[in-house]
Amino acid sequence: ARPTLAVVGATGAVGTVMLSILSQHADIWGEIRLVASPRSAGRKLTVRGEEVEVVALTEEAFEGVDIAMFDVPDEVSAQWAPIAAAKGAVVVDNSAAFRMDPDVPLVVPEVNPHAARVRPRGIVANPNCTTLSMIVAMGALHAEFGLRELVVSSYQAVSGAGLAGVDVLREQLELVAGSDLGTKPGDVRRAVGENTGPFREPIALNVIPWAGSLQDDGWSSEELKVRNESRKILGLPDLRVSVTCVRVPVVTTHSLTVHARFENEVTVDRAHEILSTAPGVVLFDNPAAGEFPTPADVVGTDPTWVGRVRRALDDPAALELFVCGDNLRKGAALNTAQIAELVAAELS
Ligand code: 11C
Repeated sequence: ARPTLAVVGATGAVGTVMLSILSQHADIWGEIRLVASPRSAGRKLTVRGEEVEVVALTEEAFEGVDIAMFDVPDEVSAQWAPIAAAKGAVVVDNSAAFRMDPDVPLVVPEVNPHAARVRPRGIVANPNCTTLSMIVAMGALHAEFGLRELVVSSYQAVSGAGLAGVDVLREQLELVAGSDLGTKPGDVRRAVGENTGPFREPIALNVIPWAGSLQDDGWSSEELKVRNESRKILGLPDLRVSVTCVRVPVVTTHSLTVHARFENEVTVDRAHEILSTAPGVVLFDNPAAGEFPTPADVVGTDPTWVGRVRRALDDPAALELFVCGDNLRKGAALNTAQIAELVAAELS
């Protein structure tokens, strides 16, 4: 029999993209059960061209489920993923609740697919969208050159903060459109007022050097996630990683600048060869022709796009790159779907 899949968090920003991915990919599933908070139960959503009624998150919702994808807040996953696993489902979880648990593999199918097979808690974790937006390209370069250090700045889209992030950007853009705002200190802040949604500052006509919650010594949780998750996925526990996360007024698709230092000397030609043949990566790097990725063109696509590849002027073992990836697709729903498909192939 074909496996039964539960999609937990079906009504959220990632859940919505998940349903479209499940409708586009080869259909390997028997029943697809849509699960959400009791507030959303009874809503009808379309998947594989059929309307399916959303059921409330309860223990019974996992009856007969082979694989359960979770895209819900950390505390909801922390509570419910073990319940689903105890019911016999393999959980693929896109929260931060289990990513650093040594008994939970953190999987990117292009980089460490084998890790998904060993899951003592019955849970496989899906990385954070910022990590995922660069890690496929970094994994390919690591396999060739041996990665030693990453220095990263992110340019993160508002949908990383969910539908509320998208709503507040759209509302603020309306408030500032056609004005001369952005010319005097505080004028944008006054125009948007209290309406900053999940962000601390105005996001229209602005950039915000912050994502996540405050951790020790001034680091943000998002910056530490990129560091810790990159180390775990690449199997490099001592990799030097320094990250600054920045939110920008883009709806969907995270971008990153990366300074990657390797064990061996690098050449741009060899890096181009690696990146142009790596599965899941598109090399788009011809600045003379104005060719480099931007979020406006990358959104809605599956791969990690890489451009602006240069050898560092002061270090022949380092590359500078600009990377873009759709944070809701490869950054979340697509990678989760790929892991679920890996596990399903193994179960069948
Ligand atoms: C953002 N990356 O863009 C975050 C959202 O650990 O999965 C995802 C948080 C996470 O705001």
